Parts: sequence; structure tokens; C-alpha cells
Amino acid sequence: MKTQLTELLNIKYPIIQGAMAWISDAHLAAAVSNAGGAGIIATGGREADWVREQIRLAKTLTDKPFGVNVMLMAANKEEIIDVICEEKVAFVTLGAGNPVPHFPKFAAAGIKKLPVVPNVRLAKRVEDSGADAVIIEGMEAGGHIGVLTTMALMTQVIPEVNIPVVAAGGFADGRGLAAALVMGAAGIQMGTRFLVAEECPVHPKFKQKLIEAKDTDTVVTGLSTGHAVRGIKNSFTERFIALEWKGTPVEELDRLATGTNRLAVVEGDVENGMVQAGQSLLPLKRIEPVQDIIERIITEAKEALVRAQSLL
Ligand code: TUI
Repeated sequence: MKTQLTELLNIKYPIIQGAMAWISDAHLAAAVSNAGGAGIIATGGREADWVREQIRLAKTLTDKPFGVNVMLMAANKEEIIDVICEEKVAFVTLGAGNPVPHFPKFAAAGIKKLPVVPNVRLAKRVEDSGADAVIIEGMEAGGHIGVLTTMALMTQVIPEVNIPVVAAGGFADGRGLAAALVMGAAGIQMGTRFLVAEECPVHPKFKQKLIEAKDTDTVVTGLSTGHAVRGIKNSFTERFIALEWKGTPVEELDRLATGTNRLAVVEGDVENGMVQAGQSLLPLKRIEPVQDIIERIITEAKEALVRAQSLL
């Protein structure tokens, strides 16, 4: 499959693996890149030394391009950016904040910049500032989200920019990939879909929770605090949302949320931790290798694109 994204990143298929804090390491990223997509190492919550180690490890596991995500709310982001520039990965994605001040360092290191943006205004701003492509992430996505849906973003951002657009949020199968390409996107980013990959290092109880989840099982915490985070409904989200409704101060809510992602991912406490996940959950039926996930999505997408042509 050839799109502006496969050309830009020199990959076989137009699929990027979304960064997932505490989860996406060298092993998952390399598996996705080896399967023809673009893997990403997530650095949110990590020390700079860990990032350096994982980049070096990924280079031993794949000779294909892979990327690193910088979570711009992280206090140590400058240190992490310096490591990424020294280690010279193929590309970075930048989310959860204003990426523009960090562009010059990546450009000087020859690293492609793919910021995540939540609206048209920021999409145009990053294009004008030299972004190589833009990722539009709808509120169907898991984790920290904006307010617009993926469809509303594809409808409004794609006609306004000239750089390749990667759609994210709610993609989990080949029909979704085909739909995004028909909308004019150059590819998709999927995070949740890879959580049930064999190579994904998330706790087994987290994987099981996702396999059992149905379409309506996610909720958004933090809508009242400005830190909206989507995840699977559980004891933690019920308690947290009840406290939000009671008008609990933001500082206390932020304190209660701290460490809950790691608790679910690393400890496997899927009741008291935050099981960050997007809305498209039914395609997550079993644990399987990354390569099987990607190959099935590509086969389905090709079938959907052929069917679409027969409508004319
Ligand atoms: O970053 C994400 N998703 C994330 S980060 C994360 S780690 C975390 N865990 C718990 C609580 C908080 C964070 C989990 N999920 N997605 C990319 C994304 N970026 N979504 C929205 C944005 C965004 C928002 C505002 C990008 C730019 C932006 O610009 C603000 C500005 O400065 O104009």
C-alpha cells in the first residue's frame, strides 16, 4: 500500500502504533515496525536513561524505521528530547501540549516531526512551523483526549492542510483504515488495538479486561478538571467521577489520579487503576502476534476499498 505516509516514513503499510505511557517499549515498537507499520516508544513517565536504553534496544530488534513519542506535559521533556536527538530515531510524535518550540532541535537532528493536534487552528500552526505530517486524534481514543471526534477532525482538518494527515481515535480494523484513506487521510494511528498483541508488555489482567469489554464500556474521567482521560469503567472511574460531581477540588482529583495508569499497566490492578483504552473494543477478541493484527487489517482494508469502487 502506498500513501504519503508510507513514503514519508519509508514503511510498507500506513499504520502507526500509538504511544501508550508505561506500555510501548522497544519490543512492541520493533514488532510493529517489523510487521510493516511504524512502531513507537512511549516516554511519558519515564527517565531519560530508560529512553536511551529502549532506543538502543529497538535498533537491535529491527532494521526498520521506528519513532519515539514525547508527552509534552512531562517535567523532564527537554532531557528526553536531547536523548532522542542524540540517538537519531526516524521520527517523533509530540502530544499533550504545544510542540512548536521543540521543532528546531528535531529538524537540526534530521528527525521527522509528527505532532498530535486536537483542532484545525493547531494543525495549521504546526504546518506553518515545519511539521512533516500531522496526527489528528479524536475523542474516541484512549488516554488524554480533546473534545472533537475523529470524523469531525477528518472532515475539517484534511481540507485545510497540505502535509499528510494521520487519523487516530477509534480505529481498530481494516474498514476503518479504508474509511480514513477515502476521507483523504494518509494513514491511521492505533493504540488500543495493539494492547492485546502478544508482544505488548501490559499486564495480562489488563489484556483480559479489554477482551471482555464491550462497545459502551469506556468512560471519561477529568472532564471537570481539564484533564480528560478515557478508560474502561471500573471501581476507580466510578469513585473518581462521583467525586467530580461532588465538586472535589481539582488538586485533590489530580492527586487521586496520579499513579493510576501505572497501577493498572504494571501491577495489573484493573479495578483501582485507570485502564486507559479507546472506544473500539469489540475487535479485540484474542491475544495474537502484531503481525497477524496488521496483516488482517491490511487484507480487510483492501477488500473494503475494492467494495467501495463497485459502488460507482
Ligand atoms: O497525549 C495523548 N494521550 C495521552 S498522554 C497520556 S499520559 C497521561 N496519563 C494520565 C493523565 C494525563 C496524561 C495518556 N494519553 N494524546 C495526544 C493528544 N494531544 N491528545 C490531545 C493532545 C493535544 C492537546 C492540546 C495536543 C496539543 C494541544 O495543544 C495545546 C496548546 O498548547 O495549544
